[in-house]
Amino acid sequence: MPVKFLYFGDPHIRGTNPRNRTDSYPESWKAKLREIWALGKEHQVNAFLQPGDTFDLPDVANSVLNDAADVFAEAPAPVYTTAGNHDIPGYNVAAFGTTSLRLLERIVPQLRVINDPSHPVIIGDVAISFTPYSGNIDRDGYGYSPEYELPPMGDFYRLHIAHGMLIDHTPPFDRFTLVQEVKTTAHMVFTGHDHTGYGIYRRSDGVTFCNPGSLTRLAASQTEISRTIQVALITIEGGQGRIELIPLQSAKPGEDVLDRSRIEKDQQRQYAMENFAALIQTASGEKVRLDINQIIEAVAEKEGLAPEVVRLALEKIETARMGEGR
Ligand SMILES: [Mn+2]
Repeated sequence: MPVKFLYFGDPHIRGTNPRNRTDSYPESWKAKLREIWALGKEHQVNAFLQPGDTFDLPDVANSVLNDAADVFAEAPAPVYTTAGNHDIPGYNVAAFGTTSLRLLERIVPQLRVINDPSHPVIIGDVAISFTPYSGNIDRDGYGYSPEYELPPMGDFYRLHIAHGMLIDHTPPFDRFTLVQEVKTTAHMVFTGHDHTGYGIYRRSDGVTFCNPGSLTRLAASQTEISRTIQVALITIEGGQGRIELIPLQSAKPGEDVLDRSRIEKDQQRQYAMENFAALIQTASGEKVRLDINQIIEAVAEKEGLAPEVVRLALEKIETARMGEGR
């Protein structure tokens, strides 16, 4: 008997429309999740797998939590996930107990959140491990390998799922890991975090990497408008694994849900910011960072600040930033 899974990227559940969205965002995530449950039933999957950012915020309104609980309770098989950066305050996975995702896990019997990569879920002859988002991920390739002992687990087909920036090309930012270089003891590695995704990447050593992309179109960029919203059907049989990407019928075309007029404005803003950064960089001779988390980390490193102080600062910024999305 084959073991089957349906894998889907970051859902970012929230109760309000993101900037630039012209349809009803809540109706959209509900329809997509229900289509995923139906696909899982059709293909008789053993479980649904998901790399985190289930919620768009660590602390959603009760109405959003209730709606999410209603939809997740309809899942026809267990759903396994881990904490994404949006699910936890700051980078602090230790604060998972305070989050809406933890509450959702308590309310919905078939949902399990796994934040410890040394404790795999075993289904048939498949071991599935998870690495949540943290300050360590993408540092020296960390995050993409199971952390349980291999000898007694040797006969298992190993899937590893992580919430990190694992990609197939070098991006214009510092913190990422390349599929071409990353070390792993897994047979297949699945990630989210990067919403665009690269689909399926088969490496010459036999390891398969997959990121089908996020479930949702959040930003009004050309990539977000044109990409296919898809899920991955995983089949493991006789020690061999295969992946099939399936487009979601309920996902509306990007042109119908994202306001194109904003794109140009956002691009101009980004361009202006980069120009400004380049200008300061030329004047000061130092690298200029545009991402607030990177700025804080750079300052902390320079000033030798305690990790606790950095964590608090990031939490405060996160709280202020996220106020809008509730
Ligand atoms: Mn995400």
